[in-house]
Amino acid sequence: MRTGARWLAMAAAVLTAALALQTGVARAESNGGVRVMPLGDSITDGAQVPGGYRIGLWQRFVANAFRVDLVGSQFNGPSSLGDHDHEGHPGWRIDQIDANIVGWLQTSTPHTVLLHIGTNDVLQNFNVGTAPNRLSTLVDHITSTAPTAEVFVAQITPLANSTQESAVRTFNSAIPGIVQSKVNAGKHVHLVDMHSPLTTADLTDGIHPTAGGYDKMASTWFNALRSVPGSIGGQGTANLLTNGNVESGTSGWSVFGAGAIATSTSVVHSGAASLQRTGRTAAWNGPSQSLTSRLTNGKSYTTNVWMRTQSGAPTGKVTLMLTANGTTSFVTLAQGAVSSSAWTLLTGTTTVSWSGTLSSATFYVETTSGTDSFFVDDASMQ
Ligand SMILES: [Ca+2]
Ligand SMILES: [Ca+2]
Repeated sequence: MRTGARWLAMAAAVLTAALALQTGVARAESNGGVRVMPLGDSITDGAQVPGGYRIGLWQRFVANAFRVDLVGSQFNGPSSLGDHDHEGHPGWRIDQIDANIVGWLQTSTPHTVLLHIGTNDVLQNFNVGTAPNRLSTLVDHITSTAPTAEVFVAQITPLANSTQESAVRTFNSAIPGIVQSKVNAGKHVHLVDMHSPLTTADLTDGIHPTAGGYDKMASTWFNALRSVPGSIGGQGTANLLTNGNVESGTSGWSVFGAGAIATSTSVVHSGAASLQRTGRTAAWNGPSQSLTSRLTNGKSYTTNVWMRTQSGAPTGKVTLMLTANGTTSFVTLAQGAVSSSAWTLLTGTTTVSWSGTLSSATFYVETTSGTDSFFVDDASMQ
């Protein structure tokens, strides 16, 4: 479904925006989640660190089971950013964003807007004294075009140059009053202090944050979003597995038994990579994850694992090995025939319980017999 939706979106883009595609711009990804527009300049685009704060923000959405669809006409960032859409325009000032905002909002129809703008007004010394007025007008255009949207307005990040930083502080000091006036008028506008969390030590070139600085921004946006119910939808059930979609290398996965794990980019179920398990010498040898501190005794869990063999057609199996008070037990979470010709979803819902103190819990994917090499992708237990 996700791949299909993406293809539909891309096909639509081909039909309606051929020119944009020729210049290598328009691509859109959607998971059907709450539409959030990251809006601003190069700090939203992620200058110096492509993807910028959106990487850490996306990872917080995933880790906390919020389904968010980032939106905008721009597209960039690494594979660890699961949705590359945004509305960050390097070098742009408030007035330039304002000249385009109505069209962007009509195209992307966001439920939530993350606005971080004004840095280029300061850098270009562009009528800085009236920058707050321009910001106020921009916010009005956002709320009049998207009256039900939740609009988060940031006090902008620091600059290393002391004169420019002084202008930033003056600009930022006007923003709480602007936001309050919108709130008083019944608008869904929220203030976010993006200045205090960062220092000039978090800047890579005196202007743009380092990876660590961008992650501070991500944390600040995330906390602000969580404080406004509905701005990023309801929280689902978190996946107990780390990197279940194998889009962050082999992170989170271990070799259980003999052999090796690696990422494969040639046989994938979704995204750019799957997990390849080779060199097995016993049927129980698998890729594994430790869930010792993540399970709740007596809780029902649903497991989904996509599996495919390199060759051979064994029975694939997802197993949880539990050790409590010195006793080890094996729980079958999901099981089914798999082959090399197509991906198979192993799925099941199982109540997991133990007696005493749980000292070890290992999630692993195996076969009921044989040692065929296999691939795993889009694994979840929640
Ligand atoms: Ca998207
Ligand atoms: Ca994948």
